[in-house]
Amino acid sequence: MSDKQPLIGIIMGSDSDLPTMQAAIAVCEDFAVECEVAIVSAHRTPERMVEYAQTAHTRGLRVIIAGAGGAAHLPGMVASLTPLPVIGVPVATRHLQGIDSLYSIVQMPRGIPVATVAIGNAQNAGLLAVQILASSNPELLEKVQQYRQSLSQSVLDKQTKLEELGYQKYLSQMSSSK
Ligand code: RP5
Repeated sequence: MSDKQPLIGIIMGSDSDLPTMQAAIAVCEDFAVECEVAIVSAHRTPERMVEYAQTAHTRGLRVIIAGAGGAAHLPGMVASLTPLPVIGVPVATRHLQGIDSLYSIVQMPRGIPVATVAIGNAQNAGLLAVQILASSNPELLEKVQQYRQSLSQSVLDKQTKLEELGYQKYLSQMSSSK
């Protein structure tokens, strides 16, 4: 993915969503996939949301990740305005811990899907977006396979360490590294 054309659009309803959404940006950086990042509020900038969503595919984007909290209408409304796949990230809220965001995003009507990840899990949104692109890009697909292998290896490494240290030392090392 050498050219600078963004392929993944990462949008969020507010800058207060950025600490959550940064994990999706980090995934794009790790896989060297160009992304664009924007604050697009369904409620505070509805015209901007319509413009963004309707032009996304004409600007070369292939997937949109949309994070929102509370009355989280951004992913669903953007999905209704674009032919691109949309991945929703429910952002955790102070009063309802993101259950409100999750229900707002996941309960889409038939015909307008939004792929929804776990509350706060923007990393998975980034990975899913990369995998969507990888399905038609062998080089990126190989990187996804390598990432999966590194995940498996990290679990095996933990098992080796657990056997070496025993659970009590393992736990104390875990708490001291926090
Ligand atoms: C939503 O309202 C945003 O996605 C954000 O999660 C939430 C709170 O926004 P702020 O009041 O912090 O700007 O639209």
